[in-house]
Amino acid sequence: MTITALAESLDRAALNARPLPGGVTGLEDTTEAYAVQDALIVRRLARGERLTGVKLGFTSLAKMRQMGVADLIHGRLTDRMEIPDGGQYDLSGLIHPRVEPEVAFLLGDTLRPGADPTAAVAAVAPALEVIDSRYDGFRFSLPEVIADNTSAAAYVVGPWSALRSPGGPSDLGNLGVLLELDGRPAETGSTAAILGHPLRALAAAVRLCGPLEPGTVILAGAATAAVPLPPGTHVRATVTGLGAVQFTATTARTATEEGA
Ligand code: OOG
Ligand code: MG
Repeated sequence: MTITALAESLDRAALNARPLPGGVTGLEDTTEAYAVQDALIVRRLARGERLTGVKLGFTSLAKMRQMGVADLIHGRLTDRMEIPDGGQYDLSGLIHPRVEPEVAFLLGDTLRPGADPTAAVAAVAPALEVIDSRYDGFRFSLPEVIADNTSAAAYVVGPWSALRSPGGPSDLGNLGVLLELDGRPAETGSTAAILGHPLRALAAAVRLCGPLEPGTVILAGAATAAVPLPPGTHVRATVTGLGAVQFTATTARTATEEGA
């Protein structure tokens, strides 16, 4: 498949909530895979979406093991993917959603390659990411998941804290991470799982993406494996010292019933 054709197929798979037919893309090269991702994002922007940030993938061993890949990847976030903290999110447009706990950074200044990344960061927050591979059974090669915008579907950012706020953690390097579904622990981990320290995700992001503008949100990558997300679930992630972030997964039907 050509780059344009593959971008169109992946985009259509996401829009129709149906996995890519055939399953085989022939993609082997990561440079080509990022070109497909670019073309996919161009299509989203043409529909009126706005870029809000970048996400890193496979920054933890837990994620690499779960998905059978072993390299850092990056994808793009748009305003269509934002879920308000505490809000509802309709899963009916997704194929087989999973959810994972994340740490988010907000840039206050331009982040440039080689510069001290913390100088550009305005704030940090607990976050959740909903992923939804456009490949059948979440089975993909590294180039394939890159082309698919790294399975990005939606994200929620919790309360922002200044990087070194009074009462906040003095170091982000080993904070407890808890993912709960309906009040029951589903995954636990530590921010140390993210490249040894989540601040390293910033250096990785700028190395992979080039300079990043003020206002950009950066998802550092999940500290734990992702878990399946059934409709009707209340999801909460807590990062010690940073607080909690949450949303409720609905289907259009349950949302209407609840709203009625
Ligand atoms: C790819 C997305 C990886 C992370 O945080 O590691 C990712 C996938 O698991 O399908 O978002
Ligand atoms: Mg993620």
